[in-house]
Amino acid sequence: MRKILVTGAMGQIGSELVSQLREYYGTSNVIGSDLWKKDGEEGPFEIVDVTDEKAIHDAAKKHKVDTIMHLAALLSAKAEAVPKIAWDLNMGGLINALEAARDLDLQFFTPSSIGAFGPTTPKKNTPQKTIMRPTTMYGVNKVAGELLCDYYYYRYGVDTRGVRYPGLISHVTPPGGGTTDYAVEIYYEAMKHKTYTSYIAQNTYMDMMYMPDALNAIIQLMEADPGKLVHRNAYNISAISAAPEDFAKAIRKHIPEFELAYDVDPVRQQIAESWPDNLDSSAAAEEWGFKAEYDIDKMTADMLTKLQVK
Ligand code: NAD
Ligand code: AKB
Repeated sequence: MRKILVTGAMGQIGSELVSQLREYYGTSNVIGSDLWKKDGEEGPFEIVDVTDEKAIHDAAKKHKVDTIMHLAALLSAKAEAVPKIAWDLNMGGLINALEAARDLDLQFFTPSSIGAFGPTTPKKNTPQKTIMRPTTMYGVNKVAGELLCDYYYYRYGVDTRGVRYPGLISHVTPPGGGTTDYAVEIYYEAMKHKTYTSYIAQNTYMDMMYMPDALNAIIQLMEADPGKLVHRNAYNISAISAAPEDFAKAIRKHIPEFELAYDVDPVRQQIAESWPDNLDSSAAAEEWGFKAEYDIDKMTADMLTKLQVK
């Protein structure tokens, strides 16, 4: 039975990943960790600052885990506001977590992002192997992070694995300061006010994915036969290529009076324009069977149902 330490467990992904992993592997086998803990949070948990190498190592050793899932990071928009802090957290935290994995012989997962690509990357059906010259601090961290995970695999034999996530859409924990956050906010505002003002301009396409597909991808990749993993640290995965008006169209099938307006934020718009429209995820499909279940309509129906209950 696997035993897992999750860093950044209070975030958009971590809060749902920990629950899903506990259903799959048992509550006592999944240790959440973060800088803080939500009231009422149940199950094993450690306060761990990932910039403190000893703290990650001690938590992993104390709970005798065999896997680290490293999620603690600053996302693109926040990172652009504080680039040096982003470097220290995104790169410092990553190397600390990798060092714990190396020393304790642990399997390792960390997500990369569509943010690893840049304005000179082919935008449509972006290949698995292509030009990667991002123009954001977040993107620089993500490309460097992919390479660092490769290095720990080749140099030390650490079983590192990772995916390049699209923007993730979910209804449990709000996103933490990315460029794709509008695609979550639009659902909350549709439910509350039947109107949304988008900071991303019309006709700006980005890759998006519903959280259940994102979580299944982690479990599937971590359980995959290592002999088949050629692109082990940076699989393109893709589900929904959409612009703000596509979300509005899908929402209007449930809330016909929904209105979409625009008030573009130049910083996040520039980041969005530097990212691909959609990724080619054939390597992930071939090497470990990745397949997204949710398209924009299926996701929208589920999001609105879940938010209504909430
Ligand atoms: P998030 O911002 O929602 O959560 C990050 C968590 O890290 C927070 O709970 C925060 O408290 C914690 N954290 C911050 N500093 C820390 C520190 N020093 N020590 C320990 N914990 C700290 O992020 P997320 O959306 O859950 O993203 C997780 C990972 O997935 C990141 O690497 C991110 O780049 C990647 N990713 C996310 C998306 C997305 O759309 N959410 C898309 C692509 C990639
Ligand atoms: C962000 O917008 O920063 C994230 C991501 C795509 O990495 N959602």
